[in-house]
Amino acid sequence: MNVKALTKSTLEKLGVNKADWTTGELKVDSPVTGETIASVPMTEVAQVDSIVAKAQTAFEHWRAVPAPRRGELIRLLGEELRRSKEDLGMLVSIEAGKSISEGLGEVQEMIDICDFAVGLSRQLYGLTIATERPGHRMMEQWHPLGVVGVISAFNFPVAVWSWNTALALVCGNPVIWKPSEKSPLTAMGSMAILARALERFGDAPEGLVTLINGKGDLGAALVEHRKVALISATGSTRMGRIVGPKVAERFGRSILELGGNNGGIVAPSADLDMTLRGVAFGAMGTAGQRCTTLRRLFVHSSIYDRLVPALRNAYESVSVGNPLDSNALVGPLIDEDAFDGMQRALDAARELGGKVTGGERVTITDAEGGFYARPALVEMPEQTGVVCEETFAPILYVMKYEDLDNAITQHNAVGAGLSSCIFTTDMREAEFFINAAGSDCGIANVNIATSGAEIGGAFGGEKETGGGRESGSDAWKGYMRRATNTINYSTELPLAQGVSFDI
Ligand code: UN1
Repeated sequence: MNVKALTKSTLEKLGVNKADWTTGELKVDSPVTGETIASVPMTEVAQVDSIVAKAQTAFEHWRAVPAPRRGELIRLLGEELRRSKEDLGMLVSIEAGKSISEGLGEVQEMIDICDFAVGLSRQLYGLTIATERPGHRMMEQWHPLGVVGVISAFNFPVAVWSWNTALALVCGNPVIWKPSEKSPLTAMGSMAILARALERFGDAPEGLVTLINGKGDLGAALVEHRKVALISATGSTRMGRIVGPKVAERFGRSILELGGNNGGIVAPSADLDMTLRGVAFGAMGTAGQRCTTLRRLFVHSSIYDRLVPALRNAYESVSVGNPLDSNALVGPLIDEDAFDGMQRALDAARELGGKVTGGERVTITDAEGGFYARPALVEMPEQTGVVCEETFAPILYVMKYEDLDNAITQHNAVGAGLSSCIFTTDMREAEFFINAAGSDCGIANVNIATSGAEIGGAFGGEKETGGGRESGSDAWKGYMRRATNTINYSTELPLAQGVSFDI
């Protein structure tokens, strides 16, 4: 498998200009083999001002286009994505190291959000509210917000952009996209697909969606720009701690989708076969590089000796390999730093008494430069130290519990609050886990693991995960501003709260 040749032919099929990936300073390495596959021109920080100004002009045009017409652009984008699904999915696999099936799944997630957003374009509802004054009507309207800056991560290099962009565009906003410096190619592929939709659409303003490629300083310029009404940022909690206050300082709006240290509970009544499969996908899928990856598992002592050996078995036998030319379920880590971080976490866990299965580097023929690791299952005496932190690698810490209340307390004791799950067939336990005193996460599942959410629900989490919500449900409200309107259609001027002011 020649990754360079495959990258070239895939980018050509997607319609990305050769100069855009052969003539720049930003080197792109494929995690599959570790080789450099492209060099991409970088946007200069000094250009951000004019890019934002152009987007602002596009906003003034786009906000006046009726929302269902804006939805038509997203309908066309969905069509173009369907046409290019295999090529873009392949590029995701090349650039992020996902299996072919997961690369395709990511593009499917883009198609799904487009379908959702098309319907949404006729459903940007406001309420009508009873007023205390006779002859008056009170209502609210949702208006376009302004320029939206999207900062995305390498692990879902295109789906997260599409969640934001499909909603932002339908809501009447332009988008400036700063992808991870590790994944500019899939961003360019997505922009080429969008360009075809824009061409068919006809009269969209210039600068409606702009891609900027570069490093942290470029993202910082976007975050600090006063004319960027909303920053939607996906990445680490460390990044969010910088981005959140910077946007708040200028009273901008932010949607933060940060780290997850997602936990699961396996109760005595769990269907262990289902649990095994659910945990395997949740913890090892995408090589543990989803923000929703299952990282902590609390197993009831009565079933521990049945479930954990079966899990150990699965960890020892799961296929690790080149995602492009095998059916391997686990592909590479994104780079050497990620592999080193995994090893550091495993060493720290061993020091705390953790018993580690797996975790070692796996050498793949013809892909020796890639950082492949066997997923690690770590049996821990208790939840301490490194277990409380997110390590972006396939490590699952397993702990024993006796009492559900305690397990939930432990489950909620970490900083992150993204996703969570319980495996049980006991209705009382299931309901308790998702009640107000149960899981404190933005996502709480029963009998499925923590990852693999569908786009119809609001996606995001609490605490150090940042509180943002993206994708389905009413997450669209984050991309609009609310205006409360009171209309007096009477001949009197009654004041609220019975106040009199007679002049
Ligand atoms: C992410 O890892 O940033 O729920 C997003 C999931 C996917 C999205 C993950 N639908 O696992």
